Parts: sequence; structure tokens; C-alpha cells
Amino acid sequence: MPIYLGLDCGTQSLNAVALEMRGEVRRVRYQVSLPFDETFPDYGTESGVFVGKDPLVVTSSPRMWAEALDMILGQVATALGPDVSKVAAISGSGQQHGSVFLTAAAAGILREMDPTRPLVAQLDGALALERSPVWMDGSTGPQCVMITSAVGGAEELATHTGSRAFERFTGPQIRKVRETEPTAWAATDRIHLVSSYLATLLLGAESPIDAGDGSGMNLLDLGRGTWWQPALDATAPRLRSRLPRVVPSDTVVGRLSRYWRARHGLPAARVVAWTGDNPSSLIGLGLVRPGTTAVSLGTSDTVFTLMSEPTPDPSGAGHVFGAPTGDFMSLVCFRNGSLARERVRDAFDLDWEGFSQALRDTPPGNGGALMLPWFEAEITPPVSRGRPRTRGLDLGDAAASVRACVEGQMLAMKRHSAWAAPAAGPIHVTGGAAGNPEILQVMADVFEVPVMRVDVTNAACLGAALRAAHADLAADGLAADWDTVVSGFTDPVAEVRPRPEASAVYREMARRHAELERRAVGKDLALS
Ligand code: XUL
Repeated sequence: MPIYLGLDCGTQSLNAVALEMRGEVRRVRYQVSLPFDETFPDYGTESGVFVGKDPLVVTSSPRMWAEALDMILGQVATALGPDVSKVAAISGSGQQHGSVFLTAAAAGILREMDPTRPLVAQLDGALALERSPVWMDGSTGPQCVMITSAVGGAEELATHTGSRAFERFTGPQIRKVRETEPTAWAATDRIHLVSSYLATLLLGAESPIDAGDGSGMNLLDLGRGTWWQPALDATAPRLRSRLPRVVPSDTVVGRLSRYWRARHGLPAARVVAWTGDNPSSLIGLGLVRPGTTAVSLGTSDTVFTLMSEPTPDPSGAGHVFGAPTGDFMSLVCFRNGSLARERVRDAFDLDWEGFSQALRDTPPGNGGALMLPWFEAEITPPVSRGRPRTRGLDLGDAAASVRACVEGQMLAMKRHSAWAAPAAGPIHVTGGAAGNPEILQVMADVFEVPVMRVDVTNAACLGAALRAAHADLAADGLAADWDTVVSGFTDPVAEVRPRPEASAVYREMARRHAELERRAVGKDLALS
């Protein structure tokens, strides 16, 4: 039975999962996670990153990622024992937007890697920049302004690349390196994403960038799946010659190099293009049909929808990325997710059961009380000052405050993701708060669709293994549809249905919520 390996290089850890699948048999054979701070203390990262003297500057170490890759593949090989020979294909995902700058010497170094020595010990001379900018970096405001104006405005940039300019996106980051690090820039021959860099290490030769992660760069023409020349020109001269080519996400980009075979006894497995962690999560959450939506209820809440067309968010807050299925996906992020739910819970000294009870004790619509739970500055809609706004809410009333927080979150989520899902299908929900059926009931009532809970530990990592399987089967001429590939791994474990009378209340409430939000955003803008 073939084994498919998925890796995920997140912000704080490198993760791996090995799946066994043939016909009805579909199981996780092994999984492991290497948290960067604890496993590699010598690098001195905190939560996987280095925060600069200027707190807007956030980087990480491409050497550490390489060392982690070497260690995790050793652990996977040991755990699988003789079955390691059954590994048929491997793919992965990386935190999006981060960039790795390689020298002209890198190609030769990677090709000649000595399997008796650790990978990381052989990277000297291959990295043009020792510290890679990552998605948490917010230091490229000036570069965003320059790029936006050079391409003819934010709308033009979003129409082609799927997003207006964002500080963390790779294009503005590249422009900043070119402007502020002349020595590193002069030494740069190739620029990779975290995803394509790790795939390159597996191949011992350059991996292309996949269209999914490539769309987090402000450089790719999403509709065409090729680099967009005006954005390249706005970012750096002759940038095209420094970028790998772009391929569809399901491309087999080569086979595991001799290094991995000799070092860890892995077979010459197919390497499938790596993608970004969000596109990969889409598959790991079972989102394989356009029109379906996934909501991840984490510290921040994130909404993804699988879309047939790359239509950008007219408000400019959301993103469109390529999806591994060859479609497109929207990503809308709400900073005040669990962060806000926990603030309300703690303000009234509740535990999660008390939080659920508060939702059970209060009616949909909350007697007209509203909250915009912006305890911290919000991303969607953009609000610079963290301060919850309320209307008609008794701030001493614990139960009403809990309901106002959750209803405020769901109403905002529905309104700000509607551009991507005009006719919403069922919602797959994951993350810590997905275990709370009362929260899911509010979601189902507000969105007026069934909400299904998917019980997946690391959706990006699982998605990577499933992508490896999908591409491997196709390469063998056994092409399987996505529904078949994900079945058994992403099946919902619970379903909550909308209640028509509650939905009617929320339709009316949505208008008042939108009005409160419009005023609050206006005031915030006037003050900033
Ligand atoms: C998406 C984003 C993050 C990273 C981190 O735009 O910046 O979700 O991918 O994992």
C-alpha cells in the first residue's frame, strides 16, 4: 500500500504526516511535529521568529528550516522502518509570503550535497540573506506605496494579483531587500518562497513556485498563472530572471534527490510542488468544490471559500489565492477571533462551559444588543484602534455580552466574505472554538447554511499529503477526483443546521450591524 508524506513548515514548527491509502483503507500512519524554539534553541527564535529592534521587522532562519527538514525526514524514515520504501510521493506547504534569497553558487551546492553530512552544514555560500523576511513582517509600508503607484493603483494590482499591496507580501519584501541590503541583493541569483525553497532542498535542484503560494507575492497574474510584468518592474529591475517559473499546484516537480535516499533510506519518491499553508489547508479541510467555505476559529478567525473565478475583494481587505484544485480561493482574516471570545469570557470569569451556557440562556438577536468585538486593532474591516464598540448592550450582563460578541463576529464574517461566496454552500469549520456547538449554531443561523465540524489537527500538513496522493495517482494514469482523495480524512464529525426563525432575526440585525460598523470605521479613519 503506498504511503504519502505531507510536510508543513509553519511559523512555529515543522510538521509531518504519513498517510496510508488504498481503496477503503485510509489512515494516518505516523505524524510528528518539531517546534522550532525547543528543538533548535541555538538559533534563539521566539515562537519561530526573530523580532527586530524595530518590532515591525520579523524574520526567521532558512538554515533552521533546512536543519528541521533533515531531522524530520530522519524521524519519518525511522518510524516507518522497512515500509519507508512505500513512500510514493511527498509534498508540503509553507507559511505564506516568506522569502529565501539564494546565491548563484546554491545550485551547485545543492546538487553536490554529501549524504554523510547534515544538510545545514553544507549551506555555506548558498544563502544571499541569512534572515528571511516572514509574513509577520510589517515594515514595507513605503514599498507598498511605491509599488501600488507604479502599477497604476490598488485596484489594478488587486485585479491582476488577487490582493492590493500588503506589507507582508513577497513583492514589497523583495523591493525592500533591494533598497536596503545592497550586498545581499547583489549576491542574489534566485528568490524562493518558503515552500519552493524546501521543495528545492528535496530535489537538490530548483523547484518552481506553485500558483497557490505564488499568489501571495503581489507579483503573479492570477488569471493567467504567470508573472505579471508591471508588478515585476515595480518591484525590482530584471526580477523575472531571479524568479523560478510558476507551475500549477498539482505538478510533479521531480524526485527526491540522491542525498535523501542515501542519508535516510527514502526511495526516489515523486516530489509534488509545495504550496502555501492556506491553500494546503483548503484540501486538508475537505474544500474541493467551488462554493464551499471553511472557517477556522483560531486566535484570529479565517474564512476561506473555494471560487471558480479570481474575483478580488472590492473592499481591499481580503485576498484571492490560487487553490490546489486549479480553482481559486478567498482568504479573509479577522484578527479578533478567540482573542475576543477569551476577553469576554475572562471579563466575566467564565469557563468555556459558562460561555456556552450564556449562549443557551440568551435568544438570537440578543434583544437588539450589538457589539463590534474589536479588542485589538482589526484587519477586516481595517480599524486601527482596539476598543470594542457596543449599542444597546448592558456591559454588566455576562450572558448578553457573550452573545453580542459571537453574533458580532458571525455577522461581520458573513458580510465581509460575501464577495467570494454569493451563493454560499455548507461551511466546514475547524479550530478550538469549533468544539462549541452553541457558537456553531449562531454561525449556521447567521449564514443560513449547514455548518459541519471537521476534526483535523493540522489541516495544512494533511492537505500536503493528500495533494501528494492526488498528483501521484494522476501521474500513474489513475487520476482520482478530489472527493475520493480526501474522503475518510476530512469527513465532518458533526453538523449544525440553520433555524429559519433565528435566521430571519439575523437578516434584520445585519442591517443595524452594518450601520454601526460603517460609523465606527468612519470615526476610526477620521482619528487616524
Ligand atoms: C496569510 C498569512 C498567514 C501565513 C502564516 O496571508 O499571512 O496565514 O500563511 O501561516
